[in-house]
Amino acid sequence: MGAFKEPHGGELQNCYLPASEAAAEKARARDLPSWDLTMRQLCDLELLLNGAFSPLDGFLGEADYDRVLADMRLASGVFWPIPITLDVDERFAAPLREGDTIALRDAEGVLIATMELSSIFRPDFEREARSVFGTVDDTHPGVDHLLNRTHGVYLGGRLRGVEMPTHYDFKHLRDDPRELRERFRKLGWRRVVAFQTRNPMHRAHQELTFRAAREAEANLLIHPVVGMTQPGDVDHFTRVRCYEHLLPHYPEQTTMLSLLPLAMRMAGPREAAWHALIRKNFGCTHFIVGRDHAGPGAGRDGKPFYGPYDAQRLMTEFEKELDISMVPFRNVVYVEDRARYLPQDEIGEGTRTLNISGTELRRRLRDGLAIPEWFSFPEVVAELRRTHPPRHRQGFTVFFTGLSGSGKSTAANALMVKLMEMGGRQVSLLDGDVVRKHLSSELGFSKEHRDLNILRIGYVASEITKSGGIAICAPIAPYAETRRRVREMIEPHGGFIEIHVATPLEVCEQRDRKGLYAKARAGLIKGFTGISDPYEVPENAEMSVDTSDLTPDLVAHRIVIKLESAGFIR
Ligand code: PPS
Repeated sequence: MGAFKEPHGGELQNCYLPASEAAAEKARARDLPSWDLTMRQLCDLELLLNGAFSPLDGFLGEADYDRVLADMRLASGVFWPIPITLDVDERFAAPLREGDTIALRDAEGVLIATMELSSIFRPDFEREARSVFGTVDDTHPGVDHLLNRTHGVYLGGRLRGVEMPTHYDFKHLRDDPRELRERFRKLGWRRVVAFQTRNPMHRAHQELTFRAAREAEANLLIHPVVGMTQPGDVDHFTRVRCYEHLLPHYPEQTTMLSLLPLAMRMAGPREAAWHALIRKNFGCTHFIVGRDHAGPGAGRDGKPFYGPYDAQRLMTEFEKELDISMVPFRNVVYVEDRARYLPQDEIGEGTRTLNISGTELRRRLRDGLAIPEWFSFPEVVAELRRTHPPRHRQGFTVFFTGLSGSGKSTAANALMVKLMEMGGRQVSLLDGDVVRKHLSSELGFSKEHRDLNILRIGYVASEITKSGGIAICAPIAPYAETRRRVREMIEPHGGFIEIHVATPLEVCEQRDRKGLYAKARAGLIKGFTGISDPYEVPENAEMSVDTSDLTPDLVAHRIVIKLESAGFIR
């Protein structure tokens, strides 16, 4: 197995059963309790099964988990910084006992593995958050996942792999640790430096990886994460096409691209050490660790979660034990006078350097502005522009919210017609009443049902937005939290413009077009918004309109101007 680098813990795990046993295990699994894996669990499972997480051969039991939290070691003493756990809900866990075997299936119900339970325990999420992430601030995506989206029971045990998780995309770029080691062996690559990334790569990245490889006298492995990264990142399909465009810019035969289906936790220093030992399992000898490696930026208090060089410090501390050399990455910057990239610490003070931040790049893509060649390769920019068209070619949702009778539907209709007159995109109106007739006919007006109704509208609007259309929604949507969730569903795909139709209750009640206020006052309708059920006034709506003395034409006109100034129409 090209033994130029020992796997972590000495042996490369392979949890897959031989084909003959896999068939029998599949038959046995029909009667086993069956757990449908989340996307994150499926990512973890794949890397457990194929040895990328060696020496682990299953999800962590309590003893390993405790020690990983306390001092980044498995119970055996082997260094391991991130807990790899299988969380399930109480209902699934209730009948289970240690010694039982469960079936683990993907979202389509395909059996991936079975696991014999050696440990069933209820974790203390706050303790885990503090140990692994150093914080309980749930603006940290890893903490958010742990505190808000993780089931209450952890199951640990040894895995028996039945089938590899299926990937339909970029098959030619997916290698498990054995395959990658074999490729290195065939090519005679004995020193390999790995570059971890979750972002598109531009000239600065190309320059720094090239330099790192030269300094380490090693070949380069571009090993991007294509499992789960930070919410809001560029999707991996786009990124991988960008990386493919980048490859010809390295000297021939020096560089390889392979994809890693890892679910990142954004745990900064601990995560950096984890990334390094995973790369060691893939046969790499060196690993690039940059500034704020795997850090998610700043928290609620505006301070970054991790210091810029915390990850490098932790790596230095454990480098010997990890047995993979860190190549600390120094920022490279573009020196205009010399028309080249240089490490920041090699340029004299006062030298004019150029940079385009991630935020600035997004702005330029959004507004269709130029992106200079010194910053990125034209093929990479073209690829980004394909999936990040300027705003006037993106889809968007106009989301009206307000009391019954506030004028939402009238304004929504007027806006729809104006947008159709302009042309260019399909327009769909999801009016409150219409939705309740076609999409939510079985729902009433309890909080639970209203939320369901709004989330359905949000789902449809996000699909319309993703496809480049315009969705106009006009429900009451009385609860701020639900409106926030809808915004989160839509913003990754295009624009979200929330319009508070702030017509006062007295005016709505006076209009009482449907006679519902009178009925609500008489107690004939229970839980009526504004009368006997709350309406939470939006605090961060893009616009607020009071239709008391504005014609629908004028309201729609104001919104059109707003959309124009935001760049969605021109
Ligand atoms: S929600 O809360 O967003 O799910 O409501 P929505 O789907 O927009 O439906 C609101 C319309 O239903 C009628 N109606 C009620 N509204 C509020 N509270 C109660 N209890 C209620 N019962 C029926 C009312 O006509 C609303 O229509 P609009 O167009 O807003 O006047």
